[in-house]
Amino acid sequence: AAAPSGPFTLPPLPYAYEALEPFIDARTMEIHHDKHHAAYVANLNKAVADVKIDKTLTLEILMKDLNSLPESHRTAIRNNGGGHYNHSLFWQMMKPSGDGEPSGELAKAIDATFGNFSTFKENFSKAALGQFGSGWAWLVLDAKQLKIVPTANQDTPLSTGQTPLLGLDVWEHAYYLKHQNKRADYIAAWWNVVNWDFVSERYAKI
Ligand code: MN3
Repeated sequence: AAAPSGPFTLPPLPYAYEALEPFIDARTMEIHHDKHHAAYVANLNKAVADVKIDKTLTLEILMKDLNSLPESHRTAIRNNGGGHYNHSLFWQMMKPSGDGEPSGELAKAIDATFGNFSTFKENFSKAALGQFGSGWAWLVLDAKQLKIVPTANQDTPLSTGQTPLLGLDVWEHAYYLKHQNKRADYIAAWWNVVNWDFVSERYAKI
């Protein structure tokens, strides 16, 4: 049988592969989106194809309630559903010549929680650098409190009841072509393309 083509689909990148140059190179973006993210979508569709779950469930609902999934497919859906969810957000959390700062209520909340924006950046970068192996660093809202949390693999903060606001993919596939083993260089470059408008709006809508 042919591989299922739904219910989940790969969203297009909201900008060209080269749009984040020189901070993130075009070839990395192409492989990251067209191969890695596409594979999470394909494998998620395969995983949900043969389990009795409501196919109209949104990805968010699936990821929030992993325990309701049959054990036989839970890990596959957790990994690939998380991969699909995290990457769908990640593309929107970046933009060409980001390099701005949070605004509005989010800016106030960051100052109140971390002291100031540069301390927040420092702490977030530390979390991203300190994640052992593959994973993510996140700014999340957890019971109305901003927190910086790491997740391993493709685990998403949604599954622990947190709302992801900003995330950084620190899998080697996100930076190895340009930065090789120098994750710290990738993190420093990435701050230049953060889409603070998107993140600030996300916070305002919660
Ligand atoms: Mn990735």
